[in-house]
Amino acid sequence: MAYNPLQDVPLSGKTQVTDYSRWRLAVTQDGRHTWHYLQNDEECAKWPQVALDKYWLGLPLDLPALPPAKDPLSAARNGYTFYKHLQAEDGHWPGEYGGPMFLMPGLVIGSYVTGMPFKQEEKKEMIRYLLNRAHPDGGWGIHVEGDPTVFGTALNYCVMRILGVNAEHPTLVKARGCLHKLGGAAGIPAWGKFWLSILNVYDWEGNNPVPPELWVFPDWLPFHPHRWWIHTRTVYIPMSYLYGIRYKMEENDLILSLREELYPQNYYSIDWPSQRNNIAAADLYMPHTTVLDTLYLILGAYESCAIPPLRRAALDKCYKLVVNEDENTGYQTLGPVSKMMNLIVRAHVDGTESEAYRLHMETRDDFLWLGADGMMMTGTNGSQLWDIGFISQALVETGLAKEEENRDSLIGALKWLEMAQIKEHPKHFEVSYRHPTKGAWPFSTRTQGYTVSDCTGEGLKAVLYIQNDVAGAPKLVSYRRLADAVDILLGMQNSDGGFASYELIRGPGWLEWLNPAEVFGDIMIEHSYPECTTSVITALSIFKKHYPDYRHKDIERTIHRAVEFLHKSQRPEGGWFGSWGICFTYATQFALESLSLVGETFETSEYARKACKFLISKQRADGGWGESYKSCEVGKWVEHAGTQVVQTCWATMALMYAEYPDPEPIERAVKLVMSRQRADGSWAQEAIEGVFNKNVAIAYPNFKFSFTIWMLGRAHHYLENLKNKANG
Ligand code: LAN
Repeated sequence: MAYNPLQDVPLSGKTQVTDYSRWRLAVTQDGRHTWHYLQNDEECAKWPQVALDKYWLGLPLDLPALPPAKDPLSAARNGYTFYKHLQAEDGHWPGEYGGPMFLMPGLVIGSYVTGMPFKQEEKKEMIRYLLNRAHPDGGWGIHVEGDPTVFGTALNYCVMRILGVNAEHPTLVKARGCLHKLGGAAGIPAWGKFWLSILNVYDWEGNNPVPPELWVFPDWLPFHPHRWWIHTRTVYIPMSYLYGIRYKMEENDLILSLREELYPQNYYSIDWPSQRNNIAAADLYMPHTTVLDTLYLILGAYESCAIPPLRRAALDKCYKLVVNEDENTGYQTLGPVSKMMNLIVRAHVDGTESEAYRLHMETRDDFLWLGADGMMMTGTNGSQLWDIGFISQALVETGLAKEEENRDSLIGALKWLEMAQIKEHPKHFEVSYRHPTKGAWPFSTRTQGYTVSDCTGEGLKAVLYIQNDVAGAPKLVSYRRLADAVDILLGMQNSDGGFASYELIRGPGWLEWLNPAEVFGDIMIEHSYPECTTSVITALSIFKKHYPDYRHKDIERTIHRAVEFLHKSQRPEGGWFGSWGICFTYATQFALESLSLVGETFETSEYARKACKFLISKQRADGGWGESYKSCEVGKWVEHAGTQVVQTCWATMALMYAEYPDPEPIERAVKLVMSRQRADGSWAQEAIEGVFNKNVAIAYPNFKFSFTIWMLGRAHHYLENLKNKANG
């Protein structure tokens, strides 16, 4: 196998290990991105490196300084002049979707155990990435900004070793020290126990049961896994298969050696069953409930006498669901974790010569991203739709869309949006417990093909804005297809009036008591989110304005109930808690956007007033806002050490949605954001912007362009209006 130890691992991630002038980002098909390393000068001459490549590689773009911005609108224009360089030829904006530190372990362990090789350059850059991300105290956290945990450290330690790094490398010596100080790998959380067991460096007996049998229970049962949050069940399918067969890699020297390195105690003396509920203090975010622990005792007893025919039937059903998922998503699968687990199942059942294995290998590239600090595994196969949705609306709302020099770029975006809408339901639809998809927009690409409520909302809004508000824009998405998107949205409202992420809430709230993952919050069922709810209501409101006849009553009723949900979910302090972005600034921006569309503003609504007061109370002396990712963990505002441009934009947008009457806080925020703009129109990367499952931060680096441009452009008009009003 092609896992020869690398001879030339540098001591520091700062050392160059591949020639960055040779990397190219290929954008193909439906917005798919993959990085390629060109082998010689001839290839490089044929495929020149462009600004888009250079930007994400962290190479200088050498763009000329722009005329200094004299007002917020010209600052927004300068921002877009820069951001246009990052638009791919097919019209969308690729981006680096990193942050979580528990994804590359799945990638590397899954590839190792199935014999799927990496290119030499990829291996070198993955190592460099982990060298760069190592915590100063040693080890790695659950995400790039987090403190070291056993989950992050033990798994990434294995990654480094599999990739060929010597155990005596200083970074690994330090990581090992950190791991042992945290108690060693025995206390790794459930998903870590799983990956280590696959690798055969943790005994399966140390895992709580993951029985596949639940899948053969009748669908009407309230705890049937098809009712779980889609990410949890999609991971649980291959996981329970692999648990059911106790899949493990054959022993080899590396594995024997890892068994010594990962544990302070003797591996062979560990009492495995008593490790099942041993979770290191540094990792524990969501402790097990007593209900879950009791259930585990029962399931544990069942494991010792599992009925073979039932297990066989359950494994068969899981395998079928894995195949359906692969085929429904062009082998992307829903996300990065299921991607690698599905691969192991397919390699095990279909073999490494199979078409399934080949297709998994091809699409594994979609999750590899090369950044300035090396190569990582991304949170999805990109955030294509999400990013294009915001910048498209920003262009239209600021008026930049009307400017001749932006026309091609805007039409490019519209073409991409048209292409990305999902035109059919999934191939395996009801049998895979899938939600309808015809008319929806996904988060990343059409091929991945999952409906997401707010992505459908933002996609629909972006198309409506360009097609209806920009003179001469072609109507690429027909009325019927816009109506299909509306049908999808109308079908996604929960009984509490809110909207969840991918589907309706399918299961009872008490299923959260069975959350087994220890490191993620609220993952068992869907929940209604203010952010998702907003994207849906704003999209419906705008659609209704242009097409008042289509399902008018349904739309009105849906909006009304959704607004009630927003009222109910406002926190007593005045903000809304964000589940997908950090944190209160993010969700409050969305909520106030919704309220503004039904006429609720500072003047007219107590909800909006309270929200504005909350935001104003958090504005800093420099005019900006700064909120830590910790807000999402603890559910309360936690100040960030530094002011953040992106959060400043969210808070300012929120104030403008609410028509905050005093221009002063907005002017100060504008000044702050303009002061941080660089001469070429760009902004520097600051702290991480996004989050999921309460405990994991994830990067949205394109936000520093879309929301700055949007806020500055809007603020320009907003402040002028206020001035005009004041002058009578
Ligand atoms: C995402 C990314 C986008 C995000 C929004 C559209 C922003 C949100 O409003 C709805 C939920 C959604 C689609 C979302 C859900 C969870 C994802 C897919 C992620 C945060 C990206 C990565 C994460 C996924 C769960 C990572 C894999 C980890 C597991 C625990 C399975």
